[in-house]
Amino acid sequence: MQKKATRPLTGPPVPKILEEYLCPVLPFTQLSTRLQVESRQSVSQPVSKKQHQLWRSQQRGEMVTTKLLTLVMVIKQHQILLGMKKRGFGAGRWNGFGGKVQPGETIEEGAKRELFEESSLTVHSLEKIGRILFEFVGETELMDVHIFRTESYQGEPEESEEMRPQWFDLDKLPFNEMWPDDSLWFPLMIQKKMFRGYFKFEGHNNILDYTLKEVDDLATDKGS
Ligand code: 8OG
Repeated sequence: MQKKATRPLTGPPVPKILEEYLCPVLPFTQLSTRLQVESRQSVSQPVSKKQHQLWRSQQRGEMVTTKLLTLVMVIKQHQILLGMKKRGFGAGRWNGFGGKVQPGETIEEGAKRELFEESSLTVHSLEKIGRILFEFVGETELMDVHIFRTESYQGEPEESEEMRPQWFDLDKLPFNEMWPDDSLWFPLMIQKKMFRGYFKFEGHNNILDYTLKEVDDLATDKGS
């Protein structure tokens, strides 16, 4: 009997970042297969809406790019240093210190540089505590934010063009003046629990979908 030709179940190249984030349980190759199958016939395994939407946007040939960012949390005893963002993205919100990683520097170097530029503090070492991928509806650029914490720093916080620093008691954080996702992962960060997350925003106030999970280590993190 003649064998029926089958179409190979392989998809377009998948950015590593999506592989790491959007399929925490299965290897992405399996996910691609599932999604391809799903587009032709129903399968028993459910595919999440976000996985499907990103897959479809890839099928439409839309580019998905990522921007590498850092965020540093400085903690002393029962307080955390936050800065009021004075301009640009996230203006009007309290946040840790960070920004874009520049070409030629490591993520940790970028984190230290941003901390110094925005608060005048210097640090010798940073503890990697989390990594969150942010998607904003209507934008094809994902934000890959690497989060660090430190309890050891040099200098005194000073106001910069971008940030007005202030110490806050850890049990009195101004969550209503922070990014809405922060109330979900700050407790992990404060307790030194490592985590990875994905948040899908509509505008800057509305979380449509998210995943957040504690992890044992971030050492296998390719982006670190
Ligand atoms: O260079 P710029 O200031 O635009 O960098 C943005 C900073 O904001 C960077 O440190 C990463 C951080 N950031 C986001 N999204 C979120 C968020 O949802 N919560 C917090 N706490 N920080 C965020 O880009």
